[in-house]
Amino acid sequence: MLKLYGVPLSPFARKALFALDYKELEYENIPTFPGDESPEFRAISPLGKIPVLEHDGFTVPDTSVICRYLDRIAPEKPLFPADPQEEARAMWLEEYADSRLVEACAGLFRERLLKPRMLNEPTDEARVEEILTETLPECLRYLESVLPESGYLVGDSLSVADLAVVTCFIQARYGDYDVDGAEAPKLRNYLDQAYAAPLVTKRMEAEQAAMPPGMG
Ligand SMILES: N[C@@H](CCC(=O)N[C@@H](CS)C(=O)NCC(=O)O)C(=O)O
Repeated sequence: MLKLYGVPLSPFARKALFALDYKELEYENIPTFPGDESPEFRAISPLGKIPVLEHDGFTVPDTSVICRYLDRIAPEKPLFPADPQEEARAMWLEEYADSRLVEACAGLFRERLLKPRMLNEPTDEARVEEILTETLPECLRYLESVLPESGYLVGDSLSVADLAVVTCFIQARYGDYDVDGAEAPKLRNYLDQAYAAPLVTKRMEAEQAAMPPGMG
């Protein structure tokens, strides 16, 4: 039995949920908030971060490790390409999304949705400005430079890199941001394809259903 601890509105939990759905695995999602202080959760997540995967009592945190583990227990539809250079490329783009891109996209989510509408805290407008005028334009330029004209980020099938990048831009959409096709045409086209895929539409429907009224 597989269980995924984490709330689906987290970009990292969503990435792991994408991986489970892509591989058509049965699992239970145990909603767990970031920074959950309960001893039970801290025992399986020493850094207090979500998500954590549980498999028949075995637990492992961190989406990169979770995706790798899922590839080992369910090798069909691999998330890590077999070709060494493609695999390295996918792992690098995953790392880029999990660090720089998520910082920007989750920052918008936090400043424009989480703080004002869920935490009753003011938006840090300077932070929003910095993300919109510095961090995201730099991310867009980089992604535009590595994206093919069409298809997936690496090789000819979906990889962990796609899951990592797409979950970030979904997070940014909750922060009222979407990629401008005039600024990044290949990325815009890539995201349009991704958002139309059943893997993504199904997850977005589940997220909308779980969203508090008036949000999303
Ligand atoms: N490298 C981790 C990052 C996970 C992560 O940063 N999760 C955030 C939520 S989106 C979290 O739990 N933050 C709480 C904290 O840092 O205390 C992964 O890939 O799973």
